[in-house]
Amino acid sequence: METFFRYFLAVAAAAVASTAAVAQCPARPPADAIVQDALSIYSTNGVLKAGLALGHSVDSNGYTHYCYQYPTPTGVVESPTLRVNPGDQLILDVKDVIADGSSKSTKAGSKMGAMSAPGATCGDGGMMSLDATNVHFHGLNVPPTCHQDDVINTLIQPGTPGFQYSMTIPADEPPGLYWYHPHVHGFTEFQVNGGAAGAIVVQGMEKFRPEVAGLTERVFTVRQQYLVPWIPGPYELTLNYQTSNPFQGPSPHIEMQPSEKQFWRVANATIQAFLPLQVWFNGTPQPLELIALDGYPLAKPRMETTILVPPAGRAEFIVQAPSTPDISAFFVTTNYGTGPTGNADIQLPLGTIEVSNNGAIQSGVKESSAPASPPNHLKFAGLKDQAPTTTRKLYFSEEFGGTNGPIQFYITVDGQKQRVFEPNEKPVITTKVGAVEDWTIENRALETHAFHIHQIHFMMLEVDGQPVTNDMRDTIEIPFWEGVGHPYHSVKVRMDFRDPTIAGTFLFHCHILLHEDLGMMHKILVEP
Ligand SMILES: [Cu+2]
Repeated sequence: METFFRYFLAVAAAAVASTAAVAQCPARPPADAIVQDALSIYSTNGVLKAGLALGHSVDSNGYTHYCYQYPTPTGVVESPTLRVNPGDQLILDVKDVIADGSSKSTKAGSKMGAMSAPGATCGDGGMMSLDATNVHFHGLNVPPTCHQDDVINTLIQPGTPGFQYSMTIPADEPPGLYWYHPHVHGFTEFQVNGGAAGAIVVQGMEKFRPEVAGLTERVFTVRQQYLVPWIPGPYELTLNYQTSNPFQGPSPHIEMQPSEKQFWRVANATIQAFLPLQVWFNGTPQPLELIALDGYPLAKPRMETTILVPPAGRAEFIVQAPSTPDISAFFVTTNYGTGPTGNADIQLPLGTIEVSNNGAIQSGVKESSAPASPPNHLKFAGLKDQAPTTTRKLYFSEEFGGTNGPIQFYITVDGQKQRVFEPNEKPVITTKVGAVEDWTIENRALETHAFHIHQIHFMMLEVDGQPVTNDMRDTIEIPFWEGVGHPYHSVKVRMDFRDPTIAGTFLFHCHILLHEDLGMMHKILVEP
């Protein structure tokens, strides 16, 4: 039912919006420009204070843009990269100016699509709608409380003075790539589809992974836009807002010097694409030196030719440029099947690697060559040796509502009833600060899903019952069920609830944003 309702809402919004003339979001760069990193904002004296305004406009092709606007002396830029050090204070003033752009479409949205917020509110309160927003700090190990990373209760409404986020980055926060995006239940997909997503870098990777010291660093954010997000059809992938096209088409240019090694930090900010990343030289995938996943440095770097990044995941790796411009080089995402009820992800070049000697990178940042210090105490250190206090089993599943009816999307604690998320629901899991839990998460659906939990990273223990490298992740893919006669695919992960600062109620869900918006999500309560 809701799917049909949302379909009409989307068509209505698109139709009205296309006549709106106000181009409120900054222009995005052409497909074949030289790829620039987003503007970086750094903390000074232990504080990063910035203001972002979430705007909205529709481009000449009919794509709806949502943009985090940041004013600079030379104009407004969008989605700056927030660079913080462990222990810093992050203060972010967020305003919602969506309705200043094309208020007709958003008014229609709020009337038709609004859901009432749960009892306790943080910020402006009011309705959850296409107009409202809030911010999730994906991956950051910060408290799930008001003014920090609380997406359940926080709402920022258009036309109000805005809302201030203020949080301390933990002193033992792993260095790496994180990201921020809106997370209003039922409407997350629409705003992220429009481009509302930016990178956060916790500085200091070179202290834990000296391999990157002195290298030019690039921050690449891959986004995805559908004309209307929940109607299957053509979509665009973008690299730092430049559209990717098939191999002969215009392509974003990534500049490197011959044989130069660069440190690439790639965020998958798409709404649903699984990205098997490769770098091709004359059509052959090259070895990449994987340094970190989901903002957590690997215990040991490893060489991989394909790095699979699920929606919302991040990968940080070293790429070496070809020795000569005669070699044709591409940054590619390859084909990925997501099962009979999923949307296949198709192969596309995300960018062309251009080799030249005069290619002084304008936007890349040099990693400092600070001497390496031992990984003395990163958050979640020693988790491998902890005995689990509890084990749980959860599963993803889907249910068809009659012939060609809408699909219901569930994530369920084994033994409980399958049901979709409701904002005022009670937590389906209650645990305590100090708990260390092993969760097995199965996929019983005919579609691949991506599991994400807020507030903590988890340790990978097993995939399909087989031990794997103990990477720390905050988002992990679980492939689709191949059908009768086949076992369910699963992961076994270790959840670390030892840190008292994450006490509270927070979310776990599928990070395919349509699934999340339709309720493939639940609450967990960690009691103090
Ligand atoms: Cu899903």
